Amino acid sequence: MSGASEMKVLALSGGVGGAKLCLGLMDVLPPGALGVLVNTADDFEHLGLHISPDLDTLLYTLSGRSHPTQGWGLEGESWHTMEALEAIGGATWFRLGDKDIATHLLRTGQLRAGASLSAVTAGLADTHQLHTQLWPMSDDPVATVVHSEAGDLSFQDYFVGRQCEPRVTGFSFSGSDVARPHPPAIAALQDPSLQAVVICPSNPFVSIDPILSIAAYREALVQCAAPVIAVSPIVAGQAIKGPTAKMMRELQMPVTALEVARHYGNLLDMFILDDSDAELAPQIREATGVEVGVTNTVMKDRESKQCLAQFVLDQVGRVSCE
Ligand code: FO1
Repeated sequence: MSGASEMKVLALSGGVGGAKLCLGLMDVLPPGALGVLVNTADDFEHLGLHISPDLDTLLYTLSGRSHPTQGWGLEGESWHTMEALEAIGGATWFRLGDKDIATHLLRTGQLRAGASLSAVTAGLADTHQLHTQLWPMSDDPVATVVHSEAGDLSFQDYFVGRQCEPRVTGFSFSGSDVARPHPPAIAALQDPSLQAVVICPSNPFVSIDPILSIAAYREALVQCAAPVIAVSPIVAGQAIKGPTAKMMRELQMPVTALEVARHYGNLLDMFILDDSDAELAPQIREATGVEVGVTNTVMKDRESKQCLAQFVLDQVGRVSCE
């Protein structure tokens, strides 16, 4: 696996939407040139196992083993363990496939033996022959708390257990005040040879904000010599997948790409919009002062992922960051 000094692009990502762009970036960049800093605030312990949903979505997607339509888990999965568990009255609201369980068993065993989450992840990436660095945002625990009209909920209770139904009023990230950033990620952000930071079209509130809640990342992004480029997760007033648009409505925010650009504010040097939102470009430039790029951001297949990734990388020369 390559070291941070060879890395050229750092992506910040949650699960499904982010993993799609990371796959495109991996395809168009030379081997070893991409690092991904991954949200771990969805992680939780379930049935005695440590589950890292976004790390696994990245791992499975980049190694070509992800479920083709579900957005999480493995292709060709079977569910015998869940069926057997249900038969004896166990909890099956959060479904772990038979093959997926192998990942959780290995991770949990290694963590209990004293390994760090980043070391376990690096081992899994090596086993899958990934030439992309997958970095958990921290080896320390951080947990998203969803503040809602149904009370304060843990992330997976809200997301899977309650299918994102409760109206949200805000989010907090328990543990982020003391969580240490992953040192190689900070080194990458400070490396003069870093060419770009890409904020993937992941949910800003529960996928990217947990990473940014670790103050050292926010500071390193502001100081970073490379341009910080975000891709809008909102297209024509809707999220392609997931609850981003619903959350924005509940937080009394207009559901527009402009609001997402405003949300990231001074972290950005450039914001990428979908063609269907092209008319927002002047407003975004005026409201945020960042450059705007317009292209097709809807990643339906491998080729459209690669096209978007190449477009993002082609913007690097257009952006100056002082
Ligand atoms: N998402 C679901 O909607 N239902 C599930 O039963 C479920 C199980 C699951 C198991 C392992 C894993 O790594 C992810 C899983 N997810 C499931 C996805 C996950 O909860 C979310 O997509 C992410 O946390 C949000 O990025």
